Amino acid sequence: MMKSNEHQPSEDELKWMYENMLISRKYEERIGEAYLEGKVPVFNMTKGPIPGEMHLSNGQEPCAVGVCVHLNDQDCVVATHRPHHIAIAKGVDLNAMTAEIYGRTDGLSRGKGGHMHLFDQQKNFSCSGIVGQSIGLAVGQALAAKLQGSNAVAIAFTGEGAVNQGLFHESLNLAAVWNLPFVCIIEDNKWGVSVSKETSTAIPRNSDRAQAYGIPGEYVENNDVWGIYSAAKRAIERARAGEGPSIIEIETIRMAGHFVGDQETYVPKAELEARQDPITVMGDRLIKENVLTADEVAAMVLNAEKKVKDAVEFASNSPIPEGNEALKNIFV
Ligand SMILES: Cc1ncc(C[n+]2csc(CCOP(=O)(O)OP(=O)(O)O)c2C)c(N)n1
Repeated sequence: MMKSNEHQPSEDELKWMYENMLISRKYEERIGEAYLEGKVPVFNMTKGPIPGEMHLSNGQEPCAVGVCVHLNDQDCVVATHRPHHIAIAKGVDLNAMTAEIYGRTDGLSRGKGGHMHLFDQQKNFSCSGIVGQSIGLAVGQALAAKLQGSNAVAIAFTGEGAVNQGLFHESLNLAAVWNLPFVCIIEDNKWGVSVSKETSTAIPRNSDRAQAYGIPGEYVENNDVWGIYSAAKRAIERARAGEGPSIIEIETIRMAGHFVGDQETYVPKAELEARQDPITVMGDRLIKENVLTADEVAAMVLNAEKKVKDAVEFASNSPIPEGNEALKNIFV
């Protein structure tokens, strides 16, 4: 059930969330461009500076900032194959992350992981290309936090498509039985590749599944930063206080295709037209409510562009690993 926005962000938190969304958006725009280098006019996934698939998160930025604004470095976040907005909001270094995406020596994992496997031990951030896996991994981290007696919480981000995997049920059940400091954030962008939520999922709101585990479940409508902030604060404070896990499902939008190159021909025209850019919505409101001036917004845009430019430059200048690097730091 949706609750009122009982917790309101401070001005500083609002500015942090908005600026972070801008950085994420500028980043995704630039990475999307770089990804296509060498892959057009004939799409060849192996060509260009960033080989492989690329899943961008434009439109989903509110989910990342509304949750991560409540976290510190000790708190663990496990994200999905669409991880950039969450990594940025968790404070992962943009240079090292970009070098990882480019497969370079200075990357977070010396270029071995790529864009779906970003791993930052210092920031307690990781992600996985295996759909649904974030849920089990984060529950494990929540168990570790509890056993170690720390007051860290663990957050799994997952898509609405992923929660039909068995691991969702197994993990949520254990998290509830063991009363773990865990929050499951479901980014409901309505589509699992080209399969709509309606056709894959028996009930409209996955947050209602919380009843099956005897824990709180909330659905936040309309990609609303304020609503996400409030719901996440409730769930994270509850987890930190030792009161157990929660599920939050957030109605969001995937502003582009499932991966770069997906033309989204399967999305109804009315849905495409109804999509509202959350950054425009938030920026307009912050200016209207005198939290920011138009000049301050313009300065934030410039700052975001500079950070992104520096990160891409850093990654491009980082050496490509030697061939024998492929055999180091791996399980055999
Ligand atoms: C276990 C597993 N099954 C299938 C895939 C292929 N796959 C990658 S993303 C995706 C859809 C995920 O949808 P959702 O969880 O809603 O996340 P979204 O892409 O919308 O962010 C699928 C089926 C995979 N990576 N892992």
